[in-house]
Amino acid sequence: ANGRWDTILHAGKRDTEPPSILDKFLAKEIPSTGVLGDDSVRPFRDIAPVAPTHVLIIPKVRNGLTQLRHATADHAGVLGHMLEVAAKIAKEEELEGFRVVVNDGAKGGQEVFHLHMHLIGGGKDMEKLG
Ligand code: D5M
Repeated sequence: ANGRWDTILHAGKRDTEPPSILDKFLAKEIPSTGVLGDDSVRPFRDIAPVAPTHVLIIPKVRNGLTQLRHATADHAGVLGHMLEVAAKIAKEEELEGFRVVVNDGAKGGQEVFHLHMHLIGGGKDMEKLG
């Protein structure tokens, strides 16, 4: 089997979803929108923002993780790093308040099956959740 899928080791579940919009973004078929990225994550602005800042943070390697429910201890590093990057972007965007969201499963509002985190903030006060 080829390249990207073979980076998957010890994953909770092998990634079987076909390439998604996020893979196109990783392949640079979709241009970057100038949000801070690094070696392991590539953030970009959501095409349908629900707030003035709405950034999707995606791992560059799928690492067997189409959705959060399949996370294992092997994914802890990248998941923690995604939160760290969210905090950096929030600082760069000078957000006074923000929220991070991972949708899991169709019933959890997930549309794209390549794990990603939403960073949402700016504008009006957000409704309390939880
Ligand atoms: O999040 C999937 C998100 O991806 C959703 O908020 C829309 C966004 N999206 C879809 N296509 C694009 C393109 N082309 N650019 C930027 N953003 C896009 P989920 O949590 O799976 O619902």
